[in-house]
Order: sequence, then C-alpha cells, then structure tokens
Amino acid sequence: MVAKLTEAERSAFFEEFAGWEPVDGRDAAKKAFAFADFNEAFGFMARVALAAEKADHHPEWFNVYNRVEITLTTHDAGGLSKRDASLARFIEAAARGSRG
Ligand code: HBI
Repeated sequence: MVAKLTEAERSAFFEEFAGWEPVDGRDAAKKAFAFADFNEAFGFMARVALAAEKADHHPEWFNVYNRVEITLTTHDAGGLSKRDASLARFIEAAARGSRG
C-alpha cells in the first residue's frame, strides 16, 4: 500500500510543479493544459497514457479539442502520493515536448 504524502511533502509537491493546484474537498492536484490543436493535445495524452499504464498509475482527465484538464490523486492511498509526483514530473516533461 502506497502512503499519502506528509504535509511537508505535499507542500513540496505544489512548490515543485508550477501551475498545479489543490482540488477543493479532495487530497488531489489539478492543472489545465492548452495545446495548439487537438493533434497536439491527443499526442500528449497518448504519451501520458502509455507512461501511466506502465506505472499502473492513472490520471483523471478531461479533454475538449486543445485543452486537457488533469487531476492526480492516488485512490489506493486516499490522497496524493509519491506516484502522483512521478506522474506529474512525466506530464510536465511531455507537455514541454508537445509545445515544442
Ligand atoms: N491510478 N490514480 C490512480 N490511483 C490508484 O490508486 C491506482 C491507479 N491505477 C491503478 C491502480 N491504482 C491499481 O493498483 C489498482 O488499484 C486497480
């Protein structure tokens, strides 16, 4: 069983990952991404999906055309865990790649 982040680790999460915000009423983090078009957004989602499946840790997300809204939390832990930090790190790198 994976552990929830401590308060100090949770603060470090939101310091490390620019643009990620706490979700009201949940121990979770969210960020909205915007890409040039659907092709860029879906390419980004495909890269994240493959990494998520490999890690057996999956995002909650919503896509409309060029926008992708992502929420990260660890259901098995009941809140943010190190798995969310790893996935956020991958997502940030993938988003940078997709924007060129
Ligand atoms: N994804 N975000 C997230 N949180 C989980 O706890 C989780 C997951 N993907 C798969 C997974 N857990 C498995 O370990 C099983 O609980 C299905």
